[in-house]
Amino acid sequence: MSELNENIAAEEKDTLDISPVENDYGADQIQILEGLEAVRKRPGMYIGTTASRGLHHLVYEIVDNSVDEALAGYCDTITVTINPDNSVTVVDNGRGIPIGINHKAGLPAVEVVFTILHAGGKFGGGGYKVSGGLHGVGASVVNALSDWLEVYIYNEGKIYNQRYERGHVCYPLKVVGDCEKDKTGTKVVFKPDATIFTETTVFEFDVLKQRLREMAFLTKGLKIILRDERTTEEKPEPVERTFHYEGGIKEFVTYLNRSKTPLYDEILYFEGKKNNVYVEVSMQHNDSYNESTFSFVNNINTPEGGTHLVGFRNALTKTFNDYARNSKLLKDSEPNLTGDDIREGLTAIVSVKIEDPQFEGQTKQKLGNSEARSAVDSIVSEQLTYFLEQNPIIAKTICEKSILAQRARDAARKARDLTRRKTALEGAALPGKLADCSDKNPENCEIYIVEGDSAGGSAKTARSRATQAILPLRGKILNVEKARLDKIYANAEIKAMITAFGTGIHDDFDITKLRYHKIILMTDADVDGAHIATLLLTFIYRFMPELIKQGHVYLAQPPLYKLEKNKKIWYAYSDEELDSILREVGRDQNNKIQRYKGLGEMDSDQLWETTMDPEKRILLRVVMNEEAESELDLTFTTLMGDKVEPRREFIEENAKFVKNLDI
Ligand code: TSJ
Repeated sequence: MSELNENIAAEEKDTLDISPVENDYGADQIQILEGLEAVRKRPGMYIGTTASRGLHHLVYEIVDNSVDEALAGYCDTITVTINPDNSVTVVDNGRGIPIGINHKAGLPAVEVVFTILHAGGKFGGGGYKVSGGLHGVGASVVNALSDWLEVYIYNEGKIYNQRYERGHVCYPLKVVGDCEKDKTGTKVVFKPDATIFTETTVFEFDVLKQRLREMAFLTKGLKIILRDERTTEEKPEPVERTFHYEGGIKEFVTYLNRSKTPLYDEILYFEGKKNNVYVEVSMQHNDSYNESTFSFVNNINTPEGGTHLVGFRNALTKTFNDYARNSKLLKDSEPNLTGDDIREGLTAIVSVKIEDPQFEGQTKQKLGNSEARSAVDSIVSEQLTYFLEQNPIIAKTICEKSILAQRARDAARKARDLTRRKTALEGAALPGKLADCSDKNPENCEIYIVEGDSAGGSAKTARSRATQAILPLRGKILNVEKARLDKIYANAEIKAMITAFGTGIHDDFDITKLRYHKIILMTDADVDGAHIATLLLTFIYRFMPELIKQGHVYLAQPPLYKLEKNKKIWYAYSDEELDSILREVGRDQNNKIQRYKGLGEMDSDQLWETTMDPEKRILLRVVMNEEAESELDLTFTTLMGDKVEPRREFIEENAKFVKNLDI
């Protein structure tokens, strides 16, 4: 098949003779159709999923071809339009898909592209095929999975067209009109097949926007326009966004750092080609403590990294250590900076283009080509060394930040060693504020993490001593995303939780030492309470994610209202529930409704009855959302007491908690 592809471009200069083509459908054609039938039978094999993600993938498959044309230097504008019927149009101003007859197939090249599996590859002309990643499958797969698809090619004053339905050719390539003599390009319109995409055939503007913006960042100078022609009452006009970055990945870093404080103005940028690997790197430090490096191979994100990322990290570590030593910023007596020290607060893009990318690992998303490692390493080392020599102020700023990071890491390690030794020698010294339970079987035990001393007091009185432990937390909870490790380990609240849970953290984490099988976060049912719960979850997620993965972490659900009538009491956990109770009991004058502003307003009996009694309470279990784009997305499932009033079920629907990464 690849041999066939190689030949298509060469055949392109053949003059197009339309009439004989009509008679050229023979045995070959039958085989071609079988190929596309395979795609329709097992679409998941070709596009991963037939859910929303797979649907959007169709657009990227088509756009990738235009991006290839841009990378080859023949196209500078791509327009993607979501049409009112949820079909999509992709137009570029490239050379146009070749229309000449490919003699091996006996068909116009464009027909081969759409009807032969894997024919969407690189065919001559040089450059890199961007669609080389996990599902780089080409236009024929999109065709096979479309109810219909039409292609228009603008070439030498004529408009050529062919239509396909579910992969089948409707008529031979034909001329359907005239265009300006010097206009060239390709237009593809397709409507995904609703019998394949059974979950949804509705395109999401924001999903396409995200990926197209990324593609524009990765291809400097390329203009990508996204239009949404669908209109509704709320959106009576079409919407259009243009992505066009002359600075390419330099502007990508500016964009990623847009809500951060950069440590210096410049964006470092390195570019070069070695061993047939084209390398581009851009980077800038900000004043945070987290690294966000994104790596790409042929414009495809590689979240698991690979050789290109290893090469980048090696170069960074080596070059900065050399510079820091030579310039005496790092004393002879001091140890080398680690990669983590140098990458603290770093935002970076590592983008390579490579002819034959090999993907490894379980999910086939990790670049394996060793020539990518050496190419990135040598290009970054050489150009970064030069940059640091030319920009001593920036060099010093980065080195000083790295040295601070090194010291903080050192202090953190010492603090950790200290707690480790303590545990080993004396057994876990439990925090003073903890009211522990008496049952020593962790399976029966739960710990309530309670916001505030007064609520903590009520909870201690209310609890069932045998199985419920209470740990009250005071004041603000540290945001572990925004603090250095040494400060995190020094924080009393965090120390108390670590010792109470018993598992240790990070590398020391041992789930078998968990002292309570339910960790229940109990905060006020207001914005501040939700914020505190978020901070606590962030801490648990960052330091002991296994607790969440194995379903040990819960949120308590205190009521919002208490309603009293004729000495009887009802609790409502939402406004809707209050309404429905009022409908039941009647809206009388003498109804006494109390809105709880916090846990502290409840006495211990009320707290027990509404929030802590395992028979009556509602708990939300914190779970990882597997479908989520970002690893930080958490959602809740509901776990209820044995005897639950059915009307409480609505809480399940409202119980969504999502924290987004800002890419
Ligand atoms: F994949 C596709 F067919 F669906 C598709 C391809 C869709 C869209 C919107 C654009 C394209 C496309 C293909 N744009 N530009 C090209 N260019 C070529 O196919 C081409 C043209 C000339 C030569 C040459 O060597 O002369 C080589 C190629 C690959």
